[in-house]
Amino acid sequence: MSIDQDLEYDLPMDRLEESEPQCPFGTAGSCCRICYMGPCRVSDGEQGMERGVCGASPGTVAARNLYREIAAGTASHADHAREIAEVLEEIADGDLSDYDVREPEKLRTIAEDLGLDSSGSDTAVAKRVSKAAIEDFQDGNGETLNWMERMPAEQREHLSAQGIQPQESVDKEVARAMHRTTQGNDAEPAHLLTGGLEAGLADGYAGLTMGTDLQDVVFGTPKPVKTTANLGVMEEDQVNIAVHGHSPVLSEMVIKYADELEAKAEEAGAEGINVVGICCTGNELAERQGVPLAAHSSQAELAVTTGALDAMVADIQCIWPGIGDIVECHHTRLITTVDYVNIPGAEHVSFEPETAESDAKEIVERAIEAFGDRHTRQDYAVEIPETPREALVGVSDDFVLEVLTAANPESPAQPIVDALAEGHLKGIVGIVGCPNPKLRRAEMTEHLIEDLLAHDVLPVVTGCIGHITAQAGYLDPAMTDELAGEGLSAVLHDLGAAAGLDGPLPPVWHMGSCVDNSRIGNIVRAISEDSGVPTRELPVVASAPELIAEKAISIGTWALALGLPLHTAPTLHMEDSEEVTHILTEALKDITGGYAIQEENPEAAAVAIRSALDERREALFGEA
Ligand code: BF8
Repeated sequence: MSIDQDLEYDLPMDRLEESEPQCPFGTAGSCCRICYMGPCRVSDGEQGMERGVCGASPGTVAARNLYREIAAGTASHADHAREIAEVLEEIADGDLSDYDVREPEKLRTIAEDLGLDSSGSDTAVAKRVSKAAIEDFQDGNGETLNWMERMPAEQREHLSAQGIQPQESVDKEVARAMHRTTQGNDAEPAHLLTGGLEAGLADGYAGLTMGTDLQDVVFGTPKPVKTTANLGVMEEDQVNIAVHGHSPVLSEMVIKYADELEAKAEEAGAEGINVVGICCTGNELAERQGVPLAAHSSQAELAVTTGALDAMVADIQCIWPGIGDIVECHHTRLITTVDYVNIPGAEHVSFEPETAESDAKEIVERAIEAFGDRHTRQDYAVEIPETPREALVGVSDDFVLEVLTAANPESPAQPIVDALAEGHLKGIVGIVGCPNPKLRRAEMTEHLIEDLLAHDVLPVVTGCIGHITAQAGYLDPAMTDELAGEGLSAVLHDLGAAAGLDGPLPPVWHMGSCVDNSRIGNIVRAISEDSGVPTRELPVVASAPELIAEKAISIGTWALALGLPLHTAPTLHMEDSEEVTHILTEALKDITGGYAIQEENPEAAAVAIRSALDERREALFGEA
């Protein structure tokens, strides 16, 4: 997998091979290491013990393990949302000079949805909204999270009638999850998994939805914008800075001050400064500013091997420690910026919104310095491997709903419902999450998406799947007629015309980062509320075809709570428990309406997803 530079690297695929065969107990969810009597390997299958030393059953062990995965994902997105909530509060207090309310209308819409007073100045509304946000992290206010107001009301009532709703603070939700899953505490599998659903809802609303809402308010709402993708976006004669991680609070400032420091880069012999994006930071910058999508998370190390990357600037999440090893062979500086995230091999610049200008300039200046080191630190050619692909990104919920509302103000989502009823559109699949090297080998995402498109199913993507699809050409409107079935193609042409574009929408819609899965949730909400069809009956499926992170598990759990079928590959860590497998693949249908589909083969996964969509469409509209 290494680029041919006569250098030997250990890259993710190499390390994956070294890890195999992987532990069958960890894979199947049956390894319990939450206390020091074990580890115990507790399984309903052939392997392991029937009970742990404490007496824990396979169901207890698998349910506790899954619940902890969900809680970790929820904690990650909640911390992300907390940062932008605090930025908004400081904007309201007049404490920040580099950030502002860029979308006052959206701010007011959110305030109204939360039941807050939306009158007065932008800063007055920002103060109320940020207060409601911060309450969701601290002691809370009322029975549940303020941001649960953003959930489709019918499904929310359906769940709360069954006693399922998050506590009033996401911090309490995560702390409770950790407490409940300790040794000798909650042990009943279905009860534990109900806790997992509540943590998933906390993620969906006080993590994802809040994060996107407030980032749009501060940085702008995405609209379709052209960009380019793959490592070919690097420029040999420029200072290349890759921003990696998740938060636009940092990366927007790197862009801003890179522009101001162009002259300094020229003095150093460069033709300019080229900022490119990796993983979800890449998606955040691409959807708002058209910044090129250089690499997904499992390609970040490859970006260094080009020899053209002067700095990789990282904030939070999905920054693989392997990058720290690989920069040692190069002039590239790995710069961490968040004080609670340090990586061996990195240098650190502490970034704070209050000192954004000086911090961001310091980071860009270090990249310019590194450009000057290129010829002293490396004695081989820069090798930028490919020609970039064209991509249209920024197909946000706001954009889609605006186009639909302009065409049909009374009932914006009706054309989508009609297309589903007539069978031109067979369903919508949110294809989200990561690039898992285990499934990259088989190009799982590409095979799955090509099958769905050919069968008139619309894929809506976020996260690193956004990078995979951009690199494959699926975000290019020029590919619509080639990839989409006849019915879907007609829908995409109609929507492109309604949007005033000079052609169709692309066959796959890029809705942003993983936090922006909330945008898919907002589309689902709009269709449900317009049509009166509960979310648990809509022909919409969620799929994480190459999941890696605990964050993908908490997002998936939120989808299950919304009543959606959820496809995952690899299979969830549960196969050694018949009870947990039954709950998530079957029994959950009678609770939330959602259920898990486990399939690692792309063709079989596509068939399973399409039949889940067909079943729902036929139940709603009859055969079409
Ligand atoms: O949050 S898709 S590898 S970058 S977890 Fe991470 Fe997965 Fe990429 Fe964005 Ni999402």
